Amino acid sequence: MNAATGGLHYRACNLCEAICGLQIRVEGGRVVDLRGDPEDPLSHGAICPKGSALIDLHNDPDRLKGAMRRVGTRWEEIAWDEAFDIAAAKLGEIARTFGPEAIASYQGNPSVHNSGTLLGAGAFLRALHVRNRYSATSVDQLPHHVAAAALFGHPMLLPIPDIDRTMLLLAFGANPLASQGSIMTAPGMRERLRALRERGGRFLLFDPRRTESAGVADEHHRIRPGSDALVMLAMLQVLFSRGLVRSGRLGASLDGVESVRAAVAAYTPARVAERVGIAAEEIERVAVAFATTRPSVAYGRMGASTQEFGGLCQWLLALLNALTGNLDEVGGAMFPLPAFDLLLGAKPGAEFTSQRRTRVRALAEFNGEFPVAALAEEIATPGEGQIRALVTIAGNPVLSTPNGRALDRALESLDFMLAIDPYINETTRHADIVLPPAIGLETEHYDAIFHHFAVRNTARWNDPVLPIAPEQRYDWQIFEELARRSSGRTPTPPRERIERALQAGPRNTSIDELRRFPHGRDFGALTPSFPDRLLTANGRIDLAPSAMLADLARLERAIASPIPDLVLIGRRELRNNNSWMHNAPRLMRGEERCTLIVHPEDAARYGIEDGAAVEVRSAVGSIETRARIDDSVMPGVASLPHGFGHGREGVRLRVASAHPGASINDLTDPRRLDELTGNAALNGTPIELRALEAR
Ligand SMILES: Nc1nc2c(c(=O)[nH]1)N[C@H]1C(S)=C(S)[C@@H](COP(=O)(O)OP(=O)(O)OC[C@H]3O[C@@H](n4cnc5c(=O)[nH]c(N)nc54)[C@H](O)[C@@H]3O)O[C@H]1N2
Ligand SMILES: Nc1nc2c(c(=O)[nH]1)N[C@H]1C(S)=C(S)[C@@H](COP(=O)(O)OP(=O)(O)OC[C@H]3O[C@@H](n4cnc5c(=O)[nH]c(N)nc54)[C@H](O)[C@@H]3O)O[C@H]1N2
Ligand code: SF4
Ligand SMILES: [Mo]
Repeated sequence: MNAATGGLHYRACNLCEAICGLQIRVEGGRVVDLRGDPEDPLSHGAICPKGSALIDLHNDPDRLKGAMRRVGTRWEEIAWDEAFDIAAAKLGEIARTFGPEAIASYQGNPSVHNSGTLLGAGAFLRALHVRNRYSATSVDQLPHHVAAAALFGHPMLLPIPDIDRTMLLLAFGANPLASQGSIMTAPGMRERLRALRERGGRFLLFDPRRTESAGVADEHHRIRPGSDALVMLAMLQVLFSRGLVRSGRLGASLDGVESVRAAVAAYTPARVAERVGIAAEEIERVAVAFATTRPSVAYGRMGASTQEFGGLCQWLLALLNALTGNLDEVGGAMFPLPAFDLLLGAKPGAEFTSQRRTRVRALAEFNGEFPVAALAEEIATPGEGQIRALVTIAGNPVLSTPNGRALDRALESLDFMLAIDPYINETTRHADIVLPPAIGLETEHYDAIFHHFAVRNTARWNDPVLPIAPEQRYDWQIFEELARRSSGRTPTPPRERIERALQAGPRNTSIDELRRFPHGRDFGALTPSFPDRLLTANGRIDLAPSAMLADLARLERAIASPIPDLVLIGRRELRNNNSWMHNAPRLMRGEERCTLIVHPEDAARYGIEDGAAVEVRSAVGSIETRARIDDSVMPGVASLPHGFGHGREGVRLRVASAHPGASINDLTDPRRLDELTGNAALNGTPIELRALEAR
C-alpha cells in the first residue's frame, strides 16, 4: 500500500526511543485511527499519549510546508530553489571569508529519530567542512558514550538492561514510566516492570523525587542530586569488603580489578551517607541485595548523566555489573546486535578524543563534537575562529541547552542562520532561512539508532503512511540539495545506505525482506557477545581507565564543599516531549504543567504558599513560575520541567504560546559541567526563591 491511498498501515512511532509499533488507519490522506500494534514483537501494542498526538502534528496549521525567508521580523514563503541557493551561497561566502570554522551546527534530538535526517545531514555538513559540531548529546547521554568508549572500545557499545529477564533492576535517575525508557528501548515499561515483579523480581530506584516510576518500585531511595557516584562507589566498596565480587564468564577478559578495589576502598557507606542523604545500612543492604540476586542489572539515565559526575556514574554502573557477573549476561547489562549494525567495520582501538578544544573555554572534543554548553560563548566572543553562521537541524537549543537566554541573544548577532525544522520556534525564529522537512508519518524510516538500545533484537522498515503535498521536501532531499550546491557532488541517499547496511549486517536482510514483516521482524532475545564484540585495542576490558580514576579527585573536592540550600532538578512528564510537542492540542489539555514543585519545609523557609507566583533565581538568570508544594521532592530540592518558555516574539506556535511556561534553561549554568565528559550538569542547579506579590 503506498502513502497516497487509504487503508490500514503499520509502522513504528518515531517520537521517542520506545519505537512503539503503530496500527494506523488512513482515509482520504488523513489519519482516522491510530493505536498500538499488538503484533509488534517489541512493543506488543504499547502506545503513549504522545504517539496519539502524531495526528495533531499532521493536522497542525502552524507546521511549515514551504521554504521561508525572514525579512526583519516578517516571514515570507519563497521557492525551494531560491532558498537552497541563498543558503548555499551565504554559507559558502562565510566559509571563504572566515574559514569553515566560522560555521557551526547543532543537531537536535529528532535527528536520531528520523533516518533521513540522521543519515542525510553528514554529507551536507562535510560538504561545508563544518567541524564545529554540537548536538543534544552533550545535554543528554554523552557520559554513556565516553564510558563505553573507555571500557568497551566504542561509544555505541552501550550496555542495555535486559529488563525482561533480570530479577533485580537497580536504577539511578531514570523515570521510565514517564519517559518510556531511555538507552533502554523497551516500549510498554509499565507492563515490563509489572512482569518483573510478577516473576518475583524487584525494582529499586534512586531519585530525589518520588516519580511515577517510584510509585511502582519496590524501594525508592531519595538521593541528593549529583551524589550518585558516591553511592555507587560505596556499593562497590561493600562488594569488595564483603567478598561479593564475582566476575563471571568474562573474568579472564577483565583488567584493573585490583586498581578498582584500591580506588573504592575509602568510600565506605558510613563516609558517604550524610552527603547522599541515605543511611549507611541502606546502601549496604542494597549493595548486598544487588550482588546476591541473580541475575541483576544496574542502570542509570538522565539523572545520573546530566550532572557534574555523569562520566563517573556511567563508569561505576558498568563496574557494578561487571564485578557481579552481570555484564553481557542474560538478565544483566547486554549488547544488542541490530540488523543495521553501526559497529560494522569499526576498528578496534579507534580514538574518539582529539586535541581540538573550544576557543573560549578549551573544552574537549569527543567523537567529532564539542559540548553545547560552549555554543553561546563561541558565537558571542569576538576573535579569530568566532562562529558567524549556524545551521540548526531538528533542534531548539534556546530552550534545551544551559543558559538558553544567552544563546537566544547570541543568535541575534550571527551573520547567517539556517534552520532545517518544520516550526518557527524559540530558536528558529532567529534563522534567515527555514527549510521545513516533511516529518513523522510522512517519512520513510529505519531506526538505525534505537535497535542498538533495544532489549530485544528486532527490525522494522517503515514506509510513509501519509502523502506529502507537492511543495514539501524530506530532510534527506534538503540535505542533498544543499550538499550538491556546496560541493558539486550528490550524496548517496539514506535509503541506499540502509539497504547496503542491512545486506552487509549480521542479519543479512534487506528492505524488501523487512517489508514482508509489516509488524516488525523478530530476531529474538539479546545474546552474550563479549569478548568477540569488544572493540578495545587488546580485546580486553580495562575496568580502571586512568581518566576515570583521575576524576575521583574532583569528586573529593566536591565532597569538601558545602551543600547548597536549594537545588533545581528537571521533570519529564508523560505529555511533554522535550520542547516541541507543546503545539499538539491533545497533549496540552488539563492543568498547567510547568510548575515548580517545592518541598513543604523549603516552602516554609522561603515563605511560599501553594499555587503562589515565585521568582526563581540562579547564578545565570531568573524566571517566574507557580509553586506547587508537596513532599514528592526531597527537602532542599525543587523540580521544574524543561522545554517550556514559549510565547516569545515571532514564534509561530499558537497552542504552545497559550501555555508558555518558563524555561528551566534560563536558570541552568553552562559553567556547571561534568568536566570528565563535557556533558552539561542540568540537574542540581543552586537556586533561590522569592514569593511574588499576587497579581
Ligand atoms: N534542563 C534540561 N534541559 C534539557 C533536558 C532536561 O532534562 N533538562 N533534556 C535534554 C535532552 S535529553 C534532550 S534530547 C534535549 C532535546 O532538545 P533539542 O535537541 O533542542 O530537541 P527538541 O526540543 O526536541 O526540539 C526538536 C526540534 O526538532 C524539530 N523536528 C521534529 N521532527 C523533525 C524532523 O523529522 N526533522 C527536522 N529537521 N526537524 C524536526 C521540532 O520542530 C523542534 O524544533 O533537551 C535537553 N535539555
Ligand atoms: N514523555 C516524555 N518522554 C520522553 C521525553 C520527554 O520529553 N517526554 N524525552 C525523551 C528523551 S530525549 C530522553 S533523553 C529520555 C530521558 O529518559 P529518563 O532519563 O528516564 O527521564 P527523566 O525524566 O529525565 O529521568 C531522570 C530522573 O532523574 C532524576 N534526577 C535528577 N537529578 C538526579 C540526580 O542527581 N540523581 C538521581 N539519581 N536522579 C536524579 C529526576 O528526578 C528524574 O526522575 O526520555 C525520552 N522520553
Ligand atoms: S512511547 Fe509514545 S512517543 Fe514513544 S514511541 Fe511509543 S507511542 Fe511513540
Ligand atoms: Mo534526550
